[in-house]
Order: sequence, then C-alpha cells, then structure tokens
Amino acid sequence: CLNANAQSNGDTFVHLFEWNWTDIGRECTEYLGPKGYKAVQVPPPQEHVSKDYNAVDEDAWWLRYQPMSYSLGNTRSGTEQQFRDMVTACNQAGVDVYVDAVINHMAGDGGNGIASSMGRFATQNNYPAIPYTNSDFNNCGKPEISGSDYSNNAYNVRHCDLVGLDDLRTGSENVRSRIVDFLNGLTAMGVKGYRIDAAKHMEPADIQNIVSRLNPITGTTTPVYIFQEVIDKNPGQEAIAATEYIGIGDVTEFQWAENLGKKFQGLYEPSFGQNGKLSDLQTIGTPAWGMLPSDKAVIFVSNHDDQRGDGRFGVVDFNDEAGLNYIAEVYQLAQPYGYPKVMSSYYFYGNEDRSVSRPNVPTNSPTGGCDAPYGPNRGGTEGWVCEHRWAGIANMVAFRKATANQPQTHWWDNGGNQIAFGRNGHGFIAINHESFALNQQLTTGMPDGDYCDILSGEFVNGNCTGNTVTVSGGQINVNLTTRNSALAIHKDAKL
Ligand code: LM2
Ligand code: CA
Repeated sequence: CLNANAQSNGDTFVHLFEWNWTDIGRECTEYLGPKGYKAVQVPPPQEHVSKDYNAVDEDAWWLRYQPMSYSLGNTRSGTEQQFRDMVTACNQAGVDVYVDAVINHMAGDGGNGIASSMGRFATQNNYPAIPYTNSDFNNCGKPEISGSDYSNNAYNVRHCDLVGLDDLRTGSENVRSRIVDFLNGLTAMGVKGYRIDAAKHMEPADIQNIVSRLNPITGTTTPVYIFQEVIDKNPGQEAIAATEYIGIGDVTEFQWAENLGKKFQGLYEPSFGQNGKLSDLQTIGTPAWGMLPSDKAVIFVSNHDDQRGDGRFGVVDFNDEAGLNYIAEVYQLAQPYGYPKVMSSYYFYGNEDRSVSRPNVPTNSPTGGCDAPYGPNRGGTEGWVCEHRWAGIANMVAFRKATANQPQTHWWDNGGNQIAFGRNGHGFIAINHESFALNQQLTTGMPDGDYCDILSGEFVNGNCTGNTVTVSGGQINVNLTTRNSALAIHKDAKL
C-alpha cells in the first residue's frame, strides 16, 4: 500500500499553492531537497480558462480548476518547457512532483464562449482541442448538484455538474482513455504522483479503472502515488463516504484539520460540553475518533479551499493568532497519524473567494517565491506566506523521518493546553499553548545525552545553533515561557 510506504519512511510533502514552475524547481533545489521534503504538490498544469464566464475575475487561482484541454502549453504557472524543467530539477533534488489532476470536469459553461490562456474558446460541453464533445459529458437532468444531494443522493453528486462545471462521463471509455493518456504523459515527464481533484464527484469504479491503467514511475515498477480529494466531514451522515475510496489509493482526511482546529482554537464542542484543548489530542487517530486508517489518510492543518471563502470551518491557518499555525503544524509533524501535507499559502484578507476584488497571484516573482512581495495593491510588504520555510516547521520534517514507525509514548499534559510526548525513544516534543509558562521535569524515553532543540536553532554538521537539551536519567527540564512555543529533540540531532 502506497501511503504505508510514505508513512514508514516518515515522509512529509508540501503544497506550493499557485507557485510557478520555475520557482518550484528552484525551491526543490534550494530548500525542499536539502530539508528532506518527500514531494511537492503543484498546481493543475493543464490549459485553463483565463477568466470566468461572468468575467468578474481574470487571474483568480480557481480558474486553474476549469480545464480547457490537457495541453501544458501556456498556463499561469508557465510554459510546457518550464514545467518539464521543474520536474527534472525536483527529481534531481530528490523531491517527487505530485500533480493536481482535474479530471472530473472541464470548464463552467455559463452559456457563453470562454477564452483560455491559449486563445481557445469553448462553448458548453465542447472542447475541440482534446476533443470532447457532448456525448463525453454527463447529463443528470438538472443544471448542477444541489445542497441536499450531498446528504441523500450519491448519483447526483457524481453525475451532475459541480458548481456548473461540465461534468465528464468518466464511466465511458473515450473519456477514461483521454484522462489516462494525459496522466501517463505527465508520468513520462517524471511526475510521480497525483492528487485526484473532486474524487468524491466520480464513481470509485471510474477512478479505479483510470488508476489501474496508469504507468508506473518512469524507469521503475513502482506505481505512481495516488491521493484522492474526498470531503467527508460527517462520516455516516453523507451520501458518499471517504472509505469508499481507500481501496484505490490514499484519501484526504478533512476531519483531521477540523479536529485540530477545534483543539488549537479552543472552540466549544457540544458533544464534550466544553472547549477543545490540546490534552484532548492524546488519543487522536485511534478508532474512537472515526477517522480513516492512518496509512490511508493525507492530513493537513488547512488546505487552499478551507482557508478561504465559505468553505472555512474553523481550521487553523496563517490568518489566525500569532504562532497558532506554526504550533499546530509542528504538532502535526510530531505525532504519528497520517501522511502530512504542509500548506504553503499566499496572503489574502477576509472572504477572498467570494469577493470581486480578489488579489492577483504573482506568476513571475523575480527572486523565487518566498522573497518576493507581490502586487502594488498589497502594499508591497506581503506575498507568499511560505509556511514550509518557517524554521521550526521545516526542521520537523527531519523529526518525522527520525521517528518513522514509532508509536506515541511518554504522554504528559497539564489537563489543558500544555502537552508533551515521545516517539518511543526516537524523539520527544513539548508544546506550550497556554498563556502561562510550562515548567516541568518530564520523562522522555530518550537515551541520555545532549540533543539539539531543533525548534530553537539548526543542527548542522554535528553542531547546534539553538538550545542544547540534556537528557539525564531519561528526563529533561522543560521551560517554555511563551504561548505557542515548543521544543523538540530527536535521535538524528544528538550532539
Ligand atoms: C476541488 N476539489 O474537489 C478544488 O479543491 C476546489 O478548489 C475547486 O473549486 C473544485 N474542486 C473544482 O475543481 C474551485 C473554487 C470554485 C470555483 C471552481 C472552478 O473553489 O469557487 O468555481 O474552482 O473554478 C467557480 C466560481 C463558481 C462558478 C464556477 C463555474 O466560484 O461560482 O459556478 O466557477 O463557473 C457557477
Ligand atoms: Ca462527476
């Protein structure tokens, strides 16, 4: 099983949301490879509409989710050659590329012709460059999926248009073979994995058929990595369950982000009769929590959808209280459940999704993603959030590798928002999310010796630029004075 593989290696991947190909390639070489990130999820690479049919937004991120063809010719992330160069650079840096595969649908029809970045026009259910014609699309008898379908009509969720996007007949051989050719073409370029966008909106059997025809990673017999986007926040209460997809590949576990949100934001939880707190997390991931099996679950603190707009449901992201996104991400990488994806965002305010004046996204930052402020209307001081480069988060990638396959042990909490736990002698972490100090002597399970606290500095060539933590008799003294601070030690950063 593929994620079992990622999990047993203690892997972490990153979503570089809306970055361009050249910057992603450079980031693989300069940062992701050296820090040990396993892979990068890149934007949908295919030709897309250049504006929505109602023409309020020319440059919105979500236009990428409205395919016009499977050509890589000229998208907002760059040219086909730039895409190929990125894949080569990332592979050379030891970083796999996961493509966001939009295969459930094409563009929104709206009744009018829509321009693409390549100057093509499509009208409803007609994409001549592939070609797809009317018979390649589902017709469920109504314009789009309605709200109630999600609770009681699986057929409509899978066969009607998702927000008016022309819904592909993925049950047909013609559509399946076009999709298979598209994805195998990317694999031939060196792509090693796929996020199946809107998987919930396709029959599992259709995805299974397509996935079964995908070529292995070029030059190997290893299957490409597959994870499917299935939003199932209320297992058992929706017409479609995330578990219907776990036989095909991994699946996004949206409950994880929601659970973390409740605990880290201290939101009131009616079923508990109290506010969420970190000490509740001791058993997260066990069957009682009702989440997917660990070796099937892709987890994240937030993703590009639930950060914004009316999809937002209390998850933690960079817009929250100072240090909250950092500490939640550090926790996510320290604990054993799932295959974690680090969200790397760009700044926006408020309800970006539904506002008319959403900021443009830079497509050609001169100095690489993280250094470049963008947009004159953003004051020139804001740009890419680059959560994946926040030192503590990036150093936890090595912690996760060092603690692969090790259970959570040596749990301690204060009954509230201070927690600590080990990973069976391979690592130990303490987290303070209270407004008062964490001052404790704690049992770690770590062999005695001096370790580098990788959350206060770097461990380079056997030296530590941060605090040294001494384990004596298996114990350490923890003194974390500020809210949203943590210390972490692991076996590969021992002095
Ligand atoms: C996804 N996963 O299943 C993506 O994670 C999500 O970001 C995509 O929606 C969605 N599925 C379709 O691939 C985004 C965005 C939508 C946007 C669509 C298409 O969240 O708001 O819909 O991409 O661009 C937009 C308009 C919507 C309109 C539709 C069709 O917001 O009002 O519907 O285009 O023109 C009439
Ligand atoms: Ca569908």
